[in-house]
Amino acid sequence: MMREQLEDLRTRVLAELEQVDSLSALEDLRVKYIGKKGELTEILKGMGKLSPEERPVIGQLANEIRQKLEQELEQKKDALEKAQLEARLQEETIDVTLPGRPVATASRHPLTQVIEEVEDIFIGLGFEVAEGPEVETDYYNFEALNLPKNHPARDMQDSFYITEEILMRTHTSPVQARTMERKEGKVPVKIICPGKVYRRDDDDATHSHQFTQIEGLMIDEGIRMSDLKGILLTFAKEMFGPDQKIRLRPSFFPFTEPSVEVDISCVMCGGEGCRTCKQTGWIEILGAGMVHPRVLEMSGYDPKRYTGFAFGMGPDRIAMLKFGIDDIRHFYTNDLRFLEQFNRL
Ligand code: 2NM
Repeated sequence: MMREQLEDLRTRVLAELEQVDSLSALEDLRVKYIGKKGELTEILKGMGKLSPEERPVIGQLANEIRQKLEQELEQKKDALEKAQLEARLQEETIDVTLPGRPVATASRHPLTQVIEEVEDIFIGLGFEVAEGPEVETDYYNFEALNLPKNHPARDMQDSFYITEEILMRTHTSPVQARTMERKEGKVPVKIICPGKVYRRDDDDATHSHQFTQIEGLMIDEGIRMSDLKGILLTFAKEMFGPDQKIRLRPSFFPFTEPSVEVDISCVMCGGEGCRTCKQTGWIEILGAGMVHPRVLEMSGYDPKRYTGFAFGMGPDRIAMLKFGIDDIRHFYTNDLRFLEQFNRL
C-alpha cells in the first residue's frame, strides 16, 4: 500500500517535472512534494502502522525516491538556470563592430578662436588680459583718451548713447584707461584688452554696428617705437607665419603721437599682389602709436618719466582673412550652417 503510494508519487513528480519551464514552478513543485510539509512527508506519517519487517524496506525505498527526486530537481534547476543565462546573453548581445554614434560637439565661434589665439601670443610675450564694461562713461570712452567734448575725431566713432554721459563703448581703450588708473602710476603696464565694441555705422559687408577689438598697451621707462615694431613683428610671425613682414605708415589717432597704420604682407599671395590685397602685397590689420603724453598724464603716469605704445586690431577682419569670410555680418547672425564650418580644432 505505502510502496504504491511512494512509487505513484515518484511517477507523478517525474511527469510534472517534464512540464516545468521556470525556476519558480520548479520551486513550487519541490515544496509541494518533497518539502517539509510536502506529500512525501505526509505519506511517511503512515510508517508507524507498518510491521517491523516492512518498515526498513519501505524506509529505504522512501530514501531512494527522495534522493532520486532531489537529484532530478537539481538537474532541472541547473538546466533552467543555464537556459535563462543563455537567453539573457542572447538578448543583451552587443555588436562591438558597429560604428559608434557620433558625439555632438560644439565648436568655438570663429571670432573666439582668433581672439584666443591672439591672447595666447601676447600672454607668451608677458602681457596680461584685461577686461572691462561694455557700457561706459563718456569720461573713460573719450575724455581720458584725449578726445574732449566736441573733438572732431569723435565723429569717427559715432556711438549708441544711453544718456548724455553713458554710452556703448566704441573701442576697448577705456579698459586701458581704467587699468592705468587702477595701477596708480606703477610700471610695467603690459595688457591686451579684447572685447565687443559698438559704433553707429551703417551695416554693410565690412561694417557692423557691433564688432570686436583687441587693444594692447605697454608702459614703462624707455619704451620706444622700436619696441612697438618688435612686438608687432613677433605677433605677425606667430599669427600668420615666420615669413611675415610688417610695414608702418604714418597715421593719426587722438590718443597716440606719433601714430601709425600697420600692414602685414598679404596672407593670400605672400606679397606678390592679388585680389585680397588689391595688388599692393600688403594688408592693413592694425592701428598703433606712442601713447599721447596727455593720455598718460590723465591716468596718473608722468609722461616725462614713462613712455608707452598702444595698438588696436580687429579680430573680425583677421578672422575674415584667416577663414576667407566675405561678410562680417555672418559673425553676428548665428546661422548654424555658418558656425558649424569652424569646428576643426
Ligand atoms: C588703436 C590705435 C592706436 C590705443 C591707445 C590706447 C590708450 F588707451 F593707451 F590710449 N589704447 N588703444 C590705440 C592706439 C588703439 O586702435 C586702432
